[in-house]
Amino acid sequence: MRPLTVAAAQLGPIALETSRSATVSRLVGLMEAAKARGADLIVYPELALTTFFPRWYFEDEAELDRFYEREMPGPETRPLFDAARDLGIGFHLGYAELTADGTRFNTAILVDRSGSIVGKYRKIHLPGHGEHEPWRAFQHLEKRYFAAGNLGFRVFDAFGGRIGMAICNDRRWPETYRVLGLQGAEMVLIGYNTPIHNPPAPEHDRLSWHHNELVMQAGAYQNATFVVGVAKAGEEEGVHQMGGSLIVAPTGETVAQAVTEEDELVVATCDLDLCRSYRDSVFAFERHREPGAYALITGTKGPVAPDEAGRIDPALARPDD
Ligand code: CDT
Repeated sequence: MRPLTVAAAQLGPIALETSRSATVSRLVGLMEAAKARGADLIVYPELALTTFFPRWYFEDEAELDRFYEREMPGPETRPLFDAARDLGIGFHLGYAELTADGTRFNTAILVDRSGSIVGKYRKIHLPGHGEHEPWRAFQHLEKRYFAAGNLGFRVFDAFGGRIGMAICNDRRWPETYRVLGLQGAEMVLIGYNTPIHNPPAPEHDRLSWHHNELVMQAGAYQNATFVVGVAKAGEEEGVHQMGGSLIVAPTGETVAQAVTEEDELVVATCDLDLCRSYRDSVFAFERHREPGAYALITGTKGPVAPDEAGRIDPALARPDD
């Protein structure tokens, strides 16, 4: 048995004008509550320090800059690191990062019980659009405000296990989990901000909750890993964001889930040894995968006609024999 007690710290809305220090105090309060419930690790959502600002179009860069962290920890986020060290609890935090060379990333870090950063991830799958689209009820300008992550999907040995990170839209892509699974990830931490309404495809709205659970359960089971999904939820600046924060076991079963759309801790003790049962049997990758048949997965970004598929992977060329 290798128990890791994890707390998914779902957040209710954060208003546009809320100060960084007020939000950090709120996060520290949740950290104290998680510690009181025996957590080794608390997981905060994507962009947990501010409102989900990609819902607005900002022409003025200076106005945009206020949402980004230039250093981590910085003066306003330092209390989180101090509290982690004092309480002896680790944390995962999503935030907007502005690097010294001026690049903007949607980032998450993993911090250990001593308050040291042990892992960083920069969001790879950026949803939404890059230009202002006034027809939408609200914008989703992640493609404008962030560069695609340049750190790949890495794993980090921490908390007695092997931890991977992904951010929001990454959870919908099987490649995310498989790359982490191939490195032996035992727990994947994923923060999200997901509006229930999807302006280009409103017919999906009624399925938001189903899709949220579906992708994380599939990712967990098919890669023999725990998945911790954490929402920023509720009515934030007029946009309804889904809750449903959850902890999924390698069985594919949800073991704990939020019931509100407010600040709420979802806590579970996860036996990381459970991963082995799946990784050594049905998902023993080294015995059962056939990477030679997967050339199309890295050989093209979008769909291709059968002829082009055959050029990328000769096994797909026609006619077959
Ligand atoms: N933050 C983020 O990545 N949100 C997206 C919104 C969906 S746009 C279809 C998500 O995948 O949940």
